[in-house]
Amino acid sequence: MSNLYSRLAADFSSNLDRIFAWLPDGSMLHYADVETQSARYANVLCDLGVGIGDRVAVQVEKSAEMLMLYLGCLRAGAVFLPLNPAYTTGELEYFTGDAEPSLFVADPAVAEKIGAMQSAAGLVRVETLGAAGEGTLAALAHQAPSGFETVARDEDDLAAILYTSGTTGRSKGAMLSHGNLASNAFTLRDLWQFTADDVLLHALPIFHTHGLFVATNVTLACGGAMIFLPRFETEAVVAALPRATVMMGVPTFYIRLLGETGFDRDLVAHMRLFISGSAPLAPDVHREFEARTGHAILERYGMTETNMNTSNPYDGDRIPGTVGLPLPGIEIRIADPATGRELQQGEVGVIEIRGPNVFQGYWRQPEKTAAEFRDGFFISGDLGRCDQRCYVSIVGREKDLIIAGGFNVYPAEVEDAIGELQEVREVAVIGLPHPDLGEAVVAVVVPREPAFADPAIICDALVEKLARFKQPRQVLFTTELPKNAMGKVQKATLRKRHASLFTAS
Ligand code: MLC
Ligand code: AMP
Repeated sequence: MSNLYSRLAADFSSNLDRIFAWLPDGSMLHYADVETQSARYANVLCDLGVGIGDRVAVQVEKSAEMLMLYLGCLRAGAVFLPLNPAYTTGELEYFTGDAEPSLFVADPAVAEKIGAMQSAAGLVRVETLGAAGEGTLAALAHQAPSGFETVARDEDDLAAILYTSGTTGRSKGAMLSHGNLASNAFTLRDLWQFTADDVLLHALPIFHTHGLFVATNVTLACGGAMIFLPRFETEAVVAALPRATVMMGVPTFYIRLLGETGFDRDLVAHMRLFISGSAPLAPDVHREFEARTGHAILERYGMTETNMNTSNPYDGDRIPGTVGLPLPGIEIRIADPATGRELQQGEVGVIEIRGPNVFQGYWRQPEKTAAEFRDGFFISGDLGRCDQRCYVSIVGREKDLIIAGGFNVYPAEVEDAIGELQEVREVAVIGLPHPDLGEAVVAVVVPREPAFADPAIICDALVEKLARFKQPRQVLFTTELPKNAMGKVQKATLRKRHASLFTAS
């Protein structure tokens, strides 16, 4: 019974005639379809020789079929490994080389490119899955039997691997177990009071924790429904809102909604909850949203490695600028980053997390895993403090990380890609305040020759190397980078120097 699918189905199987999702083409998916379609994908995976514990890499556009494949993987005991469709071939080579999936599921539009890459590397079988239900894997699934006996899994058995970047070196695969995902789904369902009557507006991508686990698993855990949009587009979201009861989003969603004149109290009168996470929600945005709509956005805090850790209360004060209280069953402590000593209430230190939500470690990287745990607590790399009422505030990051529109960008990776260019003598990549994305990626470059000071040279060279969201929004040139006595670039000085690049009116 520890298979996540079985635990979710235990709740929704008495309601098979209820709607699970309204799809972009106007059609509907009922819970009965969830049962049969996930069974079809589970059967296909077994037929293709995907065994228990084998990885299934999936790089396709957001679709209900992809969700059914996710559930099919769970049912067959395979490990679901979603990848951002924006990743370039170079980025993909690393992920597949590291994870060694036994099946790669690609979008039909790029299948040829992926197939060539995979066979050059001596890697896996490639099948395709399109957003409109086309592709070779979909065709196999449509012919497969609609019944499947979900395989038994233990709490600690892997359900998914999600890659997260790091401040040094390449991305690490965070291993999440059936128990990790189940504990968080049921805790959040209860805390946020989700019921079968809820309709979640789903405009997030489904290759990350937020859209895949928080939004989808919580909906399944309550037998509720979702309005499943392909992406966040302000107009489409405004049009769908009157049919929803709950929305989850990154702060950019709420900033964009506030930019719409028609977004007001009447439009959201029937909504019971707006939830924000993945990046800091500015207190001003929180207050403006409440003034405009009467709703205090509920901000929560999570990570790929831990799922959700804290949440502002459903009943009680939702305090702007805080990420709320530890979730039931989860311990949070604030520690001295250097010594690990637990700090007093009010003191700023690194946030550490222990609980059933915390992942099983990084795929094939036991040393990196060991280095990120202390006394059984996972060291988040986020800096924060707790107040008298145990509300947690995040005040900064120990890790050198930029969060742009809810996507993480590690400067070291961008610096490596730019530093390889022969025109570049030195480079520092920083995040600067951005009115829409929260933070935006900026590269500060020292060219070898002043004549090379052309942003286009840098930007063009990155197109094949880095996913678009990691590429700098602006490239600035300078003759020298500020450094400390040890020769380390002083990024804080650079950030201060260019602080108003995107915000000056
Ligand atoms: C898209 N682009 C981005 C970007 N998203 N660039 C920087 N940062 C981003 N976040 C690129 C596009 O490819 C496009 O390229 C250009 O920027 C302009 O795009 P846009 O039209 O303005 O952006 P849009 O496509 O509307 O996307 C913005 C967004 C999207 C905010 C809607 O990024 C999004 O859905 N973000 C959600 C991320 C998320 O789910 N994070 C959860 C991680 S889990 P071009 O070439 O056309 O100019 C996690 C744990 C937790 O963090 O706690 O939840
Ligand atoms: P990821 O690795 O994509 O899962 O991103 C996790 C990181 O997002 C965390 O370590 C935080 O730095 C950040 N994050 C998530 N939620 C919040 C939030 N509500 N406020 C501030 N930062 C957040």
